[in-house]
Amino acid sequence: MDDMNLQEFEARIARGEKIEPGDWMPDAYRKQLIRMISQHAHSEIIGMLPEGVWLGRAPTLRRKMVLLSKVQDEGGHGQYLYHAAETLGATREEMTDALLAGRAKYSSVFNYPTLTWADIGMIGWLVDGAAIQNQTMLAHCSYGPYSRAMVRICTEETFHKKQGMEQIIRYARGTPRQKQMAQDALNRWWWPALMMFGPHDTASPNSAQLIRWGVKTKTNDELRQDFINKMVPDFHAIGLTIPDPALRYDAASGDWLGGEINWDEFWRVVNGDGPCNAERLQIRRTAHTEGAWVREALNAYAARAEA
Ligand code: FAQ
Repeated sequence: MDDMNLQEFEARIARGEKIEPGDWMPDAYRKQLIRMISQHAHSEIIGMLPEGVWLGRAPTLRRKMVLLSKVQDEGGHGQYLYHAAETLGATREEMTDALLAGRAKYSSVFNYPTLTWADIGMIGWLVDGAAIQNQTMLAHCSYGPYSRAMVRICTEETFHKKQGMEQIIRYARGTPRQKQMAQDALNRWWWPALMMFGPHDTASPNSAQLIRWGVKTKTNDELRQDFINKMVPDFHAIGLTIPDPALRYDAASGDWLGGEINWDEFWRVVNGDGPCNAERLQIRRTAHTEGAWVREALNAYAARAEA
């Protein structure tokens, strides 16, 4: 019976149909999606923190409004994604507990500090740009609720990227000090942004299954290469230097080829030992404790409404 179900499930994916919450699906498909979507949701929530610390220090009211709305959007993305994971049977409590206990993964990039205001522009351009590269693919994924969440999220991320580009272009064309700030930010965020795409394909245990079932349609290395090819000419055009001495254009493939990522650093950060992992989790734990009264009030309200 399971074999027949699996054949029909794979035939539906091959026909480009979406799998919906009540449909039959292999356990491994469900588990893979819960793993990936919950990590993605946590990334959005933790991802509010590096930018959030600059809300009180934005240089103008306009910049503050833009940043406030971006950070709010990221919180909203976390909510859509937790809901998408809930359609697969994961509960909000389990996912939150896993994050707060340090058992859950979230994107390595959010464990780096934001040292200057130029980092805010660079996150918008580079980090949101990398997220868009990955999520445009996921908007076509086989699981309906995840793909629909991605369509909406990508639309908002595009605004995030544009506001970042606008800031960095202004700085790159600004005073020598502003240009240096933009360059320093690029130097610090380039490699963490490339790491967002995950390990090399040969070291990615999940990719084969995700590709087979139409969750990913490109590999980690393919997406990373597409991203590099897009970003290098953009940064060169505004006079910034990519912090990779090995970078060269390969005319045969049309690719910009670079040096090797520091994978020891990547795994250290993924496994909890990055510059800000402890701080990020501590802030979430405090927020969770301080928000207990909100959850209690909502539960009491719901219980009264049902009575
Ligand atoms: N950081 O077998 P693979 C954003 C883990 S949202 C931490 O290749 P997979 C918006 C991976 O989970 C950014 N861990 O895994 C924003 C796996 O661990 P596991 C987040 C990583 O799933 C912008 C193990 O390594 N986006 O930026 C990372 O096939 C600005 C082996 O790896 C998403 O989550 C990493 N970088 O491919 C917000 C998109 N890379 O679970 C605020 C959805 C890998 O086996 C401000 N996720 N790992 O223990 C995906 O597309 C995929 O899950 C990948 C990883 C590509 C992240």
